[in-house]
Amino acid sequence: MDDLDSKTVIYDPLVELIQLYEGVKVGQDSTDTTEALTVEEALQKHIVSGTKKGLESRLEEALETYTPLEVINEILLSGMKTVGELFGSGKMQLPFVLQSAETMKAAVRFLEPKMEKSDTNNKGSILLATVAGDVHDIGKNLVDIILSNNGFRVINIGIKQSIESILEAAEKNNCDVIGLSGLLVKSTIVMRENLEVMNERGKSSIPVILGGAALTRGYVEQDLRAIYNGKVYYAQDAFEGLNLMESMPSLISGEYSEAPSSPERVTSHRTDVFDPSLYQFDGTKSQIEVLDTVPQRPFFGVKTWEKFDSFEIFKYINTTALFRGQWQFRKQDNMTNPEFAQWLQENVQPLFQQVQNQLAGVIEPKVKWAYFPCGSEGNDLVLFTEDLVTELERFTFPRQRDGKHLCLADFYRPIAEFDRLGGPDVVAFQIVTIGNEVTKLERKLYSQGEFQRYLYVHGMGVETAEALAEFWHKQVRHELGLDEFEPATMKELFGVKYAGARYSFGYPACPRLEDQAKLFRLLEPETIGVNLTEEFMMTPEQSTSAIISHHPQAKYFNIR
Ligand code: B1M
Repeated sequence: MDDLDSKTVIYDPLVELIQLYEGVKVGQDSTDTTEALTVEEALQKHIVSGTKKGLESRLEEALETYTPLEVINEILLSGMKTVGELFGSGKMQLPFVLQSAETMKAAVRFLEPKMEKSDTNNKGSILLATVAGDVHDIGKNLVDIILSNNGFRVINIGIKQSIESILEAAEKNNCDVIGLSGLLVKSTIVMRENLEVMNERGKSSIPVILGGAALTRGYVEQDLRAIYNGKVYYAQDAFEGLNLMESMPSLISGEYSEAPSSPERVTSHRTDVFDPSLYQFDGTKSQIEVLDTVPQRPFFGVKTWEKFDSFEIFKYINTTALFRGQWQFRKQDNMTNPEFAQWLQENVQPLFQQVQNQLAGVIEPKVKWAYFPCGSEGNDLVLFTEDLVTELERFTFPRQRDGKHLCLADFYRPIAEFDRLGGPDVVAFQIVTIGNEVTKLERKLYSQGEFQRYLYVHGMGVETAEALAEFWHKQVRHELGLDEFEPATMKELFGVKYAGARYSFGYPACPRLEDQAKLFRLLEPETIGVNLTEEFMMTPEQSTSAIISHHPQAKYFNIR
């Protein structure tokens, strides 16, 4: 914070922030405590503390001395800079950053009508899109919020965007940089193809920033840099994206020096799971025990359940995943673990309660689940019709090349042993959804500039879908007669300390998303409003599917 002008900021934002934590519960709009400050100080304080109350009168006051553009560039943006620094040094939490961004947006909205047509911010511009085949919105939208509220012009064209529409929109809007997002493993390949297309079409003068969970720094900075004729950068999070944009001239010239990448060559770590040889059985099997007795099949085929008490589902929310993963509350440097737990209890737990009340009537939980007789054959899991002989469906899974040579099929009784053991095994499947209303609410909050609420609702929606899957899996274990193995605590439940495991197509042990199509043929979840896109994603977004094994040795594993 050395570069902040001490004449314009006489208070210490850190102290202010700590006070903010002390006095205000998360999500609550604090009162105006800026009366005694100069207009510049007051406006910066509004931004840093994310307080909208009293903002407009202070903006009016500033307009007596400054033009609207000067208010933005010289006062408000330096407040956002402080916010970025506080976040970067681990002293500010993401939800508070979003609250600051909301205030920034409200201020800009107020100032915009007062601007001259020629008043433009020339910090730079970026075209943002989630790549073709990928429906993930939130990461890209967070990047949008952070960049646009730090003075960049952002053209956000949404999800599932082809390279044609990306290039067209970038050209039409005269963007300096293209930013691509994607969470799927396939998206890492789509991004590579996009860069190749840009090469072919002579568009490689435009720098590209890539972000999203399935990417690795090594894949972008080594593999993709090797193929793209222009400049390509990796952003692990929205703030790395902001740093890149802040260094725009050197970004464009390629002189930008990014965070040091790891010395070893890292490739996109999961694309190799699609190697066809992993799916061919060569006779090597794992040591998974063949069970003498298997649970009785509760019923044959598919059933539907739609009667839920929302609060029952909320009990299955993994609060660590929600508070830390989705809402991104982090432990401050000076806090001990118990202090942080206490802070979460006092500040975030009430928020959790509040969002539960908000969403209880919004979610529309629905489940389809099924049991089929089954058996394994090499790397295949074979499902039978009720006659126990006719093949109904067949899934092929990859097998680890080394180590334990695990393959998902091994958790089911081999067909070759049916005669000796007295018949087939049983496999369960489930598809759960919390409906489309949460997504609609998210969109509304986002478009209204209620960024903090947007994050809270999105995170809660995501974890509620996961909670419903957890809740229903417990029901499946109950139906299979596995209650005696149930763990005593939720922590153990989230740690998979029960009999068997639940695997989702697209996850490491069963990575082919295409298998969702087979699952859809079996369960027909369209009857509960769940549909499959061409790219094997489900709508509504907050839906998840799984194949369930009851085998006591069934645990999560990676394919190596
Ligand atoms: Co699922 N899911 N999921 N999921 N899920 C992933 C994406 C997955 C990677 C998990 C894994 O395998 N480890 C995997 C995809 C793997 C693949 O491609 N094969 C996966 C899968 C398989 C699935 C299902 C298919 C499973 C199934 O049901 N069979 C299913 C599909 C759902 C559907 O079709 N509708 C599914 C379901 C779900 C839930 C519903 C339970 C839930 C919500 C999904 C949703 O949001 N729509 C969920 C979740 C929560 C996840 C993980 C755990 C977290 C995603 C998230 O919310 N991140 C995810 C694994 C992971 O990411 N570690 C996973 C938070 C978000 C803010 O981060 O978007 O990454 P992110 O953005 C960050 C940065 O990446 C960066 O900045 C952002 C903010 O800091 N960034 C950029 C992103 N873009 C950027 C661009 C930039 C700069 C920075 O510049 C341009």
